[in-house]
Amino acid sequence: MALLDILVYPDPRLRNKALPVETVDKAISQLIDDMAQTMYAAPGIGLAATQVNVAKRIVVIDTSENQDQLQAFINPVPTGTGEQVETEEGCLSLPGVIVPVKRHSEVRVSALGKDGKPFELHATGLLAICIQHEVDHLDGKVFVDYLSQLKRDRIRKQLLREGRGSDKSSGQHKESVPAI
Ligand code: GNR
Ligand code: NI
Repeated sequence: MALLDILVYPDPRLRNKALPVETVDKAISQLIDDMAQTMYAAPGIGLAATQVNVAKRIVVIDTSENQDQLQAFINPVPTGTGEQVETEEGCLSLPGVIVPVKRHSEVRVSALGKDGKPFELHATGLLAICIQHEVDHLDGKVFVDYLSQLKRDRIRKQLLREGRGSDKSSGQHKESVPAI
């Protein structure tokens, strides 16, 4: 098992579009174990492979109270149903940022499990929200994309100032941002 580095907004690698997994082999199940360890350590209730700079359609989620019910989704395809609801969301790639986001209250999702077997799920509540949040990451989207340009810019500057995010691919040289 290994802890993976989580990319921080506005890192451009968060915009990469993840490709479907063709074969669920040992390397994929090792990656899922590492993603789960990284999610639990953070701590978070979900993590998309995009956030650890792997462009594959893999998501781990655990919305259980005791953080003991890991769910892995490979190539997830969600279909939103139900009304739109607004939830306060956080994201491990935007530390400290919590904003309201509108999403479907329920989703049907088909995916492969860690064992490579297809399954379907009807999700409600926080799980439904989390699935939509994670699949957005796989498509290169983050929740600030739903905000106005002005709010997005403020968040971008704040994270750059904190020095954790970078808008350079290398992530090595961080520009200083004036504190205005
Ligand atoms: O840990 C997380 N909490 C959370 C809270 C409300 C809605 C979505 C989430 S997902 C987030 C982890 C994360 O960034 N996943 O991509
Ligand atoms: Ni996120």
